[in-house]
Amino acid sequence: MKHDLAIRGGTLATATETYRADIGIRAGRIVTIAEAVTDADDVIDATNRIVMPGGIEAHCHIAQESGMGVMTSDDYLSGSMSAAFGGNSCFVPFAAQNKGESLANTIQRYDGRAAPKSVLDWSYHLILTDPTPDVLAELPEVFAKGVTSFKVFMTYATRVSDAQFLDILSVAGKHGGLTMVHAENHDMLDWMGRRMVDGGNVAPRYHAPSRPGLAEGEAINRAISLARLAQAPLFIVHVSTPVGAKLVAEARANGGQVWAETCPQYLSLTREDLDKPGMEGAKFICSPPLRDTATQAALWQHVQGGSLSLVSSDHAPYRYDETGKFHAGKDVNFRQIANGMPGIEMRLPLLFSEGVTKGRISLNQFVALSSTNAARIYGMLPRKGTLSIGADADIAIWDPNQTRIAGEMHDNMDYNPFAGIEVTGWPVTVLGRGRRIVEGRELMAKPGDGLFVKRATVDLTGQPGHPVPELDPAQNFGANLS
Ligand code: DUC
Ligand code: ZN
Ligand code: ZN
Repeated sequence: MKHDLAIRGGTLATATETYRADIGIRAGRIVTIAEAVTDADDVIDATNRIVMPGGIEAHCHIAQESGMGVMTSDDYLSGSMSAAFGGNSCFVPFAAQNKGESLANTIQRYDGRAAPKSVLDWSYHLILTDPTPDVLAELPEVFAKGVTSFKVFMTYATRVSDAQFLDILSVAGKHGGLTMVHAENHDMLDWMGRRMVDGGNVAPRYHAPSRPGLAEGEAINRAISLARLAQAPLFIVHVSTPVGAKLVAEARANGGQVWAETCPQYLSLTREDLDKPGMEGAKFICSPPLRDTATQAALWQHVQGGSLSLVSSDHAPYRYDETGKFHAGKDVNFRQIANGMPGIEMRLPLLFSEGVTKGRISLNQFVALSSTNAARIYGMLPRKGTLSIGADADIAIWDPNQTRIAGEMHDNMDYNPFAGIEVTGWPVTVLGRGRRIVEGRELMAKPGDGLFVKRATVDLTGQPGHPVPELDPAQNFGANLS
């Protein structure tokens, strides 16, 4: 049977291999990978191009109110469009529960935001802000609907106590859900933040020393310990320090089911960016904060060595005006400025340029960090995140030699924190289920073309677990633990 579309002449790259082949697509799926596919209604010439699984953006905030109540500037149209121009064919934004709200209602609210607008296939990670017993009882139903991961905070007003965290982890672990965590010690941050401001240190640059790396290390260590006791898998979001990355690597080496990501801002920017004239530094306020150059170099080593499984954008777009960064006014201290920066379109070009082009990581590592590992950890393999027979034809075609200076993006932002960086390697065509989403500088997909992706529960095959002696009946006098 004839193919609908053939991608011809390109070099294919997956998380494990790089080789020359054509791809044949039928009904939105990859059906042929062969030396030559010659019978197709439509052909994309990928000569001198790299053909990869489309990126999966696994940490982004789209049409979401922040903890301070500020709405992101991107909705599901501008957010998905910008992601697509950055080489992504699928994304997983957060759906944040309101206090007192059922999780079913949260998902329904976000379906109303996503379904009519998204040009990309999408799923959600829930954010649990109100983990009452009723809400915990609802989690298994949510997992069964295909929303199999959710995030909790160890800081902010919506933080969970250690006891709540244990209960949450325990339910998630029993039912195959993956708990994600923002790990910073709340009291350390609050204590430092107050001391900074009380001492008159209010400029944006003080955001960095107000959130010491020590607070991240402490919280990651605690989160891993709690997950171990609750016998549950854990994902640490936006790791910004080598101490944190090392804890994750050690936990996994000891048999723990623990994964983590870092973000382009921690690999490309430093705390010096916060020290700009006037309030310009506000553009670089994100949490955890930007660190120093030595920290950045050490984080790159953890990316290279595999301690960190993903590089995600943590796209949290708040404009440099009163709708975003300055929602509380312009004459404010750094603690009152909206927390987050955009990066959904820059994530992959930056990782390609700084990683592959500069020889820090292989092309296959790039594919793993940008797509395949997210698909594996978040229950989307083998449908998404790889080039294999039967997979959705979610494909990004890259020109590895195209050089551009980063500038304006397709998001709804009024600044790009990475502007001015020379980037070599850009996506030129992005397909979602075999249809063109982006072709060159043109958006081809229409709002609402994306579909919800029902994800599987966590695959712990080959994961030995992380035994705690006190849970072993042979070592706890046969205690009956409910
Ligand atoms: N954490 C995030 O994941 N995003 C924005 C701000 C924050 O603290
Ligand atoms: Zn966070
Ligand atoms: Zn985030």
